[in-house]
Amino acid sequence: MGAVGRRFESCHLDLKLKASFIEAFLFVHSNMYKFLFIILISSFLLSETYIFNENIRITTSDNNQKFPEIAIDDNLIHLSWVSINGGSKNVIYSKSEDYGESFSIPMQVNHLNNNIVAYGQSGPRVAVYQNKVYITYTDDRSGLTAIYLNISEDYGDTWQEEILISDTQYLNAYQDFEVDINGNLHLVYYNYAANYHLQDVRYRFFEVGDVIYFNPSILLGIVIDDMEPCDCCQPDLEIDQNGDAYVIYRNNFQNIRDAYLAVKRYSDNAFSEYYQVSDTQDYMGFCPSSGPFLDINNETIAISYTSYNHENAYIGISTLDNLDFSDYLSLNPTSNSFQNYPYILLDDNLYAVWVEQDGWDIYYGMRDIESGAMINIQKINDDNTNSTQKDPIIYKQGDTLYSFWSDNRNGNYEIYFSQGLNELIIPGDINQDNFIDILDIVIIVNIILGQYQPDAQEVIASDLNNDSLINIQDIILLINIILGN
Ligand SMILES: [Ca+2]
Ligand SMILES: [Ca+2]
Ligand SMILES: [Ca+2]
Ligand SMILES: [Ca+2]
Repeated sequence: MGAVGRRFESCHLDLKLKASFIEAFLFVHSNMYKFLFIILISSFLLSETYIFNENIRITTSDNNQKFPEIAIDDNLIHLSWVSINGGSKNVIYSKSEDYGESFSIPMQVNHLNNNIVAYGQSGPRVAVYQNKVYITYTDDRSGLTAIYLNISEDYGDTWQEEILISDTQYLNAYQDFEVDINGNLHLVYYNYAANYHLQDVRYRFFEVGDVIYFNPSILLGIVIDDMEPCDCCQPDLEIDQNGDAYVIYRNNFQNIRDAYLAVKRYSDNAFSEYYQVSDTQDYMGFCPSSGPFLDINNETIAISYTSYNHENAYIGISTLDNLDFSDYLSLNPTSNSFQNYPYILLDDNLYAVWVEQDGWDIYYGMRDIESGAMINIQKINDDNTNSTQKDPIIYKQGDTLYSFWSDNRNGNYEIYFSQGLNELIIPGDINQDNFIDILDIVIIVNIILGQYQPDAQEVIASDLNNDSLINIQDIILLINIILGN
């Protein structure tokens, strides 16, 4: 009691908080011995709470390493990114066979050096099927940018020479590439005419048997008289279990640049369905180079996109049957900063990472499937500098989340990652000693008074009503728990 009493007296409660609260607080304090109790952990088994841990630097270089992308298959993480040395870019590969404990020595994938073309959101793509690993990227060795593919047939140990996989004559860019559950390959890209204007968007299907059969590319049918995709925004392609292809892109209809979805059913030879999936009336006289993303899990589909009008990023979720995204959610509801470049992962819940542009920091949050609210929002990068973190992606392996990004805390950009571990966090047990008691009230009061800087776990345990704020309402809920109400 003595130590606790001294700690209590050191708080400056009387200065700031209401009398009624102080009475309750003193009541709790003076009767503390009655209220100490062990929380029954089983009654607090809540939804998943992922906490991102220490940041791990993967690359060490004196140039720039950017645009990470990965594919995970069982116990292997296949990682690719772009190494930038002045005007020369090359595609690099490394893998982890031990859940991110270590990564193999980085190796260059492209056999012809220094012609890679890459931008934010538009770096290499990685796909994996059994022993085969595929990496695609854009490259201007021919004088015009085109799409190339490198294949490894031994889980990424060795790489065959790259092959050209776009089949249109002039500049091709903004490619995305997927492998479906049967091991067949799907490519989407933007095709520009000789005058560099967007001519059409192309989809190409490759059947993989003993050899790869190259079908000719087909049109998505989304470059039409009065609208076309933003011509410098990355689209995202995903394939569902039936082999249906979904492409999300930022549209341009008289400078209103909302997200649209084009769908090709597996049995059809053409794209035939089109949906407007965001409606923020995103009016802009320029293409903002921030494209939407989508992910599919069984019969559910999720999307993410940025509205420059709102200076905010959103996620939406729907069944594949309905494709109705009118119920969308702000990624970071309590922040006034510009949230951008969202990237999502959908399984039982919907996980997102994005860039908060004020500090160029990587943030994580999860849409809770039951409450439909964003929870567990936390900053992933753990530097205390003003340096830039960007290009975040998120994936899941088993019960662990992985986020990778590019980070210039050392003066040049290097590839970093962090694991998000699923932690049991008892709401109200701020110091995680399995008791909810006066000590937890002391910490939460000090957080509110700005006298204590909480870590991600303490923030989540303190926010009892899950509104992304820590304030008097949370203290009242905490006191109610302690009083057994
Ligand atoms: Ca994709
Ligand atoms: Ca930063
Ligand atoms: Ca506690
Ligand atoms: Ca709260």
